[in-house]
Amino acid sequence: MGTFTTLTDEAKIALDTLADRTSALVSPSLRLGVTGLSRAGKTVFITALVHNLVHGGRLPLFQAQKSGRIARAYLEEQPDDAVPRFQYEDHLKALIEERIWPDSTRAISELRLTIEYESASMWNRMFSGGRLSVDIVDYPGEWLLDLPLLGKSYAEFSRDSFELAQLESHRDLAVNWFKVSDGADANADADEMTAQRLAKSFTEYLKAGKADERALSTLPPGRFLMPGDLDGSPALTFAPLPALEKGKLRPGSLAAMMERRYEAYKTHVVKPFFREHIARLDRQIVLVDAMQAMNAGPSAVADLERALTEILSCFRPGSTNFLTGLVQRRISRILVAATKADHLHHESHDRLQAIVRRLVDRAVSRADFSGASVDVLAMAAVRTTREATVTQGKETLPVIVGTPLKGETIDGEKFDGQTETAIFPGDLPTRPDSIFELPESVSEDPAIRFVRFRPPRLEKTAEGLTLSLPHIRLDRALQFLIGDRLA
Ligand SMILES: Nc1nc2c(ncn2[C@@H]2O[C@H](COP(=O)(O)OP(=O)(O)OP(=O)(O)O)[C@@H](O)[C@H]2O)c(=O)[nH]1
Ligand SMILES: [Mg+2]
Repeated sequence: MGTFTTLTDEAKIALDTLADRTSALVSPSLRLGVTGLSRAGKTVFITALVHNLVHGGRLPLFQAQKSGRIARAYLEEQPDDAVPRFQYEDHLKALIEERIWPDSTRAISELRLTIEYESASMWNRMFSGGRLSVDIVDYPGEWLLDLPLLGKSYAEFSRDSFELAQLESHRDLAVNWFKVSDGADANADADEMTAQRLAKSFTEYLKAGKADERALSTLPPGRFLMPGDLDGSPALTFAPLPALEKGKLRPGSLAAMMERRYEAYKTHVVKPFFREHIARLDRQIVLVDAMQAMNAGPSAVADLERALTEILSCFRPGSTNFLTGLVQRRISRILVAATKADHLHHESHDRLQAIVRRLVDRAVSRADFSGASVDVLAMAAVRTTREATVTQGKETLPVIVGTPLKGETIDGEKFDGQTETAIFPGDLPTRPDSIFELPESVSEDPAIRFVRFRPPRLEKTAEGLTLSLPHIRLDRALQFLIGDRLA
């Protein structure tokens, strides 16, 4: 048993789980976790999913819908009073009425969607009452990256953080943080201002890694990037210290203060999050912006792979963390989905899917996901483009047509956010491994032309009704995640 395993943690999870299951007998429910690193597309995915179900969108691969067995789907009050509600109406208004992307959401939120359906099987008709409540939980993937911290002492965390920062891909971002920590004496008396200076420069280094051009993924502690409502609290005001001496730190020293705060972070932030949220999930989708990483180059891709491995390890049993056994007992399906496939011509969708498969291969083969099925998918929760062909001389090129966001540029041309434009997005490499290689050695040119598009203008029917949001393979995702519960 690891040092951080306490009976109370397991007992609390078991109790929560039992309470969930008991109430689930009365009204069947399913907790669907939606995660991914920041900007991966969580908010857009949930909004599009709910909108398509509530408005009977086109979902041919979602069996229950296709066979006409869904009577209606509607929003209900969520079961957890202490979790912010997912602001579906605001996000939808942005997407549909203003045709802008919803704001970034930096914490956890939840929404209950209830589906009334007619079961295809006699047995289910008798027992489920034809209602399924899906509790959708949106939470930052960065928070999952904290799980390994539970197994690390402050000294180990410090050592690992400095090691990671020494990597070629990180070193130049950490220059200022190194300078500040070199000037700090771990054994000096604890001082709040020094702690704040260290935490600030450390956080700036973590943030710099997330900038667009770098697109690095694996930089815990997760709350330093996504503080939620903990911004500025002592549990978030610590940083690794270099060259810590072995053994007990001098009470009253800077190092001892940092250690105490690090432990507080684990106890008050990391553990409750896993216990109250992750341990109760039944299904999970992990969204991945593979294209952004590919655009940033091989080190970003390698970093994304590392992050995905860590994220997926949170859902598997057998490792040494304090709740995997309990988590695994519940999560039965995990979907890893590359979002934003609408940036590519459909000929490349399968290649994108192969790339995601490659990215999670190691995580899946190394881990034992017994009891849970893992699948991958290339999709777009909201399809912003349509396809066309353009003839250039004798060549016909497959292009995508959409309205680039204001300020986006291609070949020096700047877009105004109003004009529809045809773009040749380029092809993804046929060989997934090539995304890990440096450009010199890549035989196929991986350069995809990547511009952000505005959300689509929704078409109206002859009667003036607005159709639901267009998507790519959102129905496949739905079928995998909840289809069996509506059988
Ligand atoms: N074309 C296209 N763009 C998308 C899609 N989904 C997300 N995006 C883009 O990705 C951005 C981020 O999407 P969000 O849904 O806000 O991502 P998130 O994971 O909720 O991000 P945070 O709340 O910041 O963690 C959006 O502003 C869009 O520009 C999609 O299906 N198609
Ligand atoms: Mg969001």
